[in-house]
Amino acid sequence: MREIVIGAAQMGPIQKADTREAVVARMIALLDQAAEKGCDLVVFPELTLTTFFPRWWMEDQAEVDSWFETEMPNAATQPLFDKAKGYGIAISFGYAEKTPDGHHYNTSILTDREGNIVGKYRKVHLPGHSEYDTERAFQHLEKRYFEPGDLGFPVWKNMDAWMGMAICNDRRWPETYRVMGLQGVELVMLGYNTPSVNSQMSDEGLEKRIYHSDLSMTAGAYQNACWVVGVAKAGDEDGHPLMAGSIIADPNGFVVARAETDGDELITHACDMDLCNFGKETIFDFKRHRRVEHYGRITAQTGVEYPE
Ligand code: CDV
Repeated sequence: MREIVIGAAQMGPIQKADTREAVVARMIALLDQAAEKGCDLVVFPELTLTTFFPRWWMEDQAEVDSWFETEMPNAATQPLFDKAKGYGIAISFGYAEKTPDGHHYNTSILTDREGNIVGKYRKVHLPGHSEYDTERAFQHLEKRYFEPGDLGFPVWKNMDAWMGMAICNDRRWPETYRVMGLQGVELVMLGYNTPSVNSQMSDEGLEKRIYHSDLSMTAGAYQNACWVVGVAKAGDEDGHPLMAGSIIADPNGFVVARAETDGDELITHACDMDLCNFGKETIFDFKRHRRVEHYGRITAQTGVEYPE
C-alpha cells in the first residue's frame, strides 16, 4: 500500500481588489485544516493567487503584468511555502507566470514535503479568444494573455508516486491524461476556474457543466488507471460566478470525495497509489494493447478532415 492523504483545497471567490496576501492567508487556513486531517499533499486551483483576470479586457501591458508573478516563491507566497514545509505537506497550486525573458504562462507547480518546487507545468490547452468578442456574454481572454505551455505534460516521482499536473480546460482533452499515462502517471492534479454560465450558450444549465467536468476527469482516471484530483476556484467573482464541483476520482473512475459548497472548502481522501496497478497491468496495459499504427492522425492533424 502506498497511501497519500490528499486534500483538494477548493477556493471560494477572489475579487479583483483582493490582495495576494489575503489569498495566501486563506490558503494557509486550508493548510491548517489539512494538517489536522493528516494530509500529505494539498492541491489548490488554477490561478489561485488572484481573481480569474482573463475575463477582463486589458490593453495596457503593465496592467496585464500586474496579475503575473515573476518569481516563485515570492514575498507574498513565502509564508505558504514556510507553513507547508513546517507541516511536511507537499502542495500544488496555479498562478500566472511571467518569465525573466518576458513569456506569459498559466502555470502550476508541485512541491515536495520540504517546500522545494519539484515540478512545473504550463497550461497547454488555452480556451477562449484573443480579441474582444462582442458576441459573448462575457470575455474569456486566455489566448490574449497567455502563450501555450512549452513543457508538454511532464510526470515526476514525488512521495513515492508518479505525479503530473494539468490545468482547467486541459481536463476535457483525453490526450492530456494519455500523454501522462504513457509516463506511468498515478496522480493527476488539476485546478480550474470554470464559469457557471456558458458565455456562448446562456441557457446551458449548471448541472450539465458539472456533469461534463466530472465526465472528463473520471474518464481520464479510469482510462489511465490513475487518481485525478480536480480543484475549483468557485463562487461569485465581481458578479461573475464560477462553478464549484471539486472532486477526487479513483483509478476506477469513481468519485470518492466531492465539495459541497462554492466557498473555501477542503475535501480529503486517503489515496492508495497501488490501486492504480490493477488497471495498468490488465485492461490498460498500454504496451500490450495499444495500436499506435492506427493513431497517426492524433498528432498529424488538429482539426477535422473528412474523407474524400
Ligand atoms: N479556465 C478554463 O480553462 N476554463 C474553461 C472554460 C472556458 C470552459 C474550462 O474548460 O473550464
